[in-house]
Amino acid sequence: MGSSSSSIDNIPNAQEIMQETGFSAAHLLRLYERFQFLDKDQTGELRPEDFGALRELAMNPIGDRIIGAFFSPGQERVDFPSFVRVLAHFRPTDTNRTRGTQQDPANSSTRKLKFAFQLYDQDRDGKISRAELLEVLRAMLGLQVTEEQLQSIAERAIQEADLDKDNAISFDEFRQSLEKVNIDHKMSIRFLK
Ligand SMILES: [Ca+2]
Ligand SMILES: [Ca+2]
Repeated sequence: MGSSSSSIDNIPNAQEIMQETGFSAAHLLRLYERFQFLDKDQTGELRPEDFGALRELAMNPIGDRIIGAFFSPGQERVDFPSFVRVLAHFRPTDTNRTRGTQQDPANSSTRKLKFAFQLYDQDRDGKISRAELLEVLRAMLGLQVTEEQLQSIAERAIQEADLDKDNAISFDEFRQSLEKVNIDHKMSIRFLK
């Protein structure tokens, strides 16, 4: 990998993608090499099964959901710009916004939360149902807990987050419950000092 001839100039629309996602040229080049490595048949697009070569996803209990997030509903292929747009969610949030002109870059905390929300909301109806929450918990906790424990963890999570009592977690409820966790965490540290 990383032949000396590889250059940012070989990537179509590189400047636009960098501007949009905030990735540096070096980063983008590395992602392009990764993409080409996965694109075994060199069609310029990846299918879900191409992601199987990424070991960190294969080992991840919700790896199939993360792979699913690369694809728009009903789409079986993702091209390089879309691939990079999804990966931009994982870029650390800028503390001083020197790069990019976008109001709401992909790595903003709201977009990150939306991405996480989407991993739960598999039917994309804008709400995490009890069944959807259970599926993720089951995948992540697996055999470490009994079915009964899973049910009670899900129950408690919904009770705490579900402000309008419709038995599901909307994006706003999701965001508020995570903000609470953050504040609690910060407060507990302050109390310890
Ligand atoms: Ca849903
Ligand atoms: Ca609700």
